[in-house]
Amino acid sequence: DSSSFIDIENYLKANQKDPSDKFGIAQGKNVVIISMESLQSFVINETIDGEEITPYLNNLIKESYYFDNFYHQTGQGKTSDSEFLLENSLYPLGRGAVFFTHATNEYTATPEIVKDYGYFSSVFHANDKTFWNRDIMYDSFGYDTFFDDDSYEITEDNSIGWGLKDKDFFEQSVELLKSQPQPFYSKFITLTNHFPFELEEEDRMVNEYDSNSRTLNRYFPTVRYMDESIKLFMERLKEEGIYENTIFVLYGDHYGISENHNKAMAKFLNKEEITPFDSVQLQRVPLIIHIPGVTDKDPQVLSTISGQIDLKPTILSLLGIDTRNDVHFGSDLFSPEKLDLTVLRDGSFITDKYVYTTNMCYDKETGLETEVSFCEPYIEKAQFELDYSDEIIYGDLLRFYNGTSYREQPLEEFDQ
Ligand code: GP9
Ligand code: MN
Repeated sequence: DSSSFIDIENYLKANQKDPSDKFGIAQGKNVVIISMESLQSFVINETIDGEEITPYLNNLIKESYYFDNFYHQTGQGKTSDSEFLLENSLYPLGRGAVFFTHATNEYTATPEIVKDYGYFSSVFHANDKTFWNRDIMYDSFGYDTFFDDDSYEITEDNSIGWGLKDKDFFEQSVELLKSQPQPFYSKFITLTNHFPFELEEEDRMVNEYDSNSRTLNRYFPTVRYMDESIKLFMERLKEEGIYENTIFVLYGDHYGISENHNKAMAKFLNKEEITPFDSVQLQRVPLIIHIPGVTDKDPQVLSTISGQIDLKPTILSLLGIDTRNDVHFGSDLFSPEKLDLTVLRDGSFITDKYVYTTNMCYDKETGLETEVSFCEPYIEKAQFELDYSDEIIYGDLLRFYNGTSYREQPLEEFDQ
């Protein structure tokens, strides 16, 4: 009904931020997005047996904007949920995968938006196109091309676990990428660092960990392998002359180590136990924004409270695309007006001072439980975020949005 439209519209308008001083700094550049499978922030700048786990990313961070308080907001839809957040700045659903349940909805996804600015858009992922219903959903997002497993040469030799090894994936992707018109908006989805983290001996560059969790033990070598594959990719893009004219957005899609491995995780982190507070903090995934010629001269570690919901408005702002009339729940991470609040899909939330989870409020600095009243001011707002986003998806409400406001009938009915 129209009253909910008005509520949602008012809510989103109130959330709107003025463009930041980084608006347009990457105008007209190619965009390369790398979805890093199961990569959590706790491995960044960490070592195992004295060896860096992510040496390449650690170096890249020194030439980039690195967000160390960036959270994944995915639910049961895992990678697909992270893609949904990235492209729409809407929350995925609390149950099931929106890629399956609402793939033919009307969306105003980033690929569709950048098309109007002359961009060619594509996804690179060496898996069956129907996995997560991607073929259908990518059409709804307006992607021009999906390079799925049919675009790659996949053999027993170059595969492990879920499929094509990341190094081979990136190597073969470069040739495909070269065939695209520029500027492009292209997303690369890695695969090797996926549960159960299988890797051949010859591909291991760091040791396994030693704990009661085989999963955690095996995680480190596959993370290290993915890190190396990204290094090779970046080097190849430099050789091909693509690197200079491209901006890079790398982020972890979701956690890799579930709470079932808390005991081993506590051992690795030198903690007595993993509290609900720690569990929320473990939902941090790396976000690295690398802009050649810009971030190398001015690298920054940004502790902005942020999440995958913020990727769309941030990327569009860097490209100089005005999002003030776009329906989205996130904010440009460079906007000084950005609220210090990130809501996870299970209703937990993080502010600059507190972490709220399992109906308890924790002091963010000490990790100790504190009075719920401190978290109270944000509880309603966090619920609105999820509820309004859900309403848009369940009601397929973007059908009614004409670019500036909601109407009471779907747009196509107006066109007739
Ligand atoms: C599969 C890959 C992994 O194509 O995206 O999916 P996940 O299990 O992480 O959602
Ligand atoms: Mn994944």
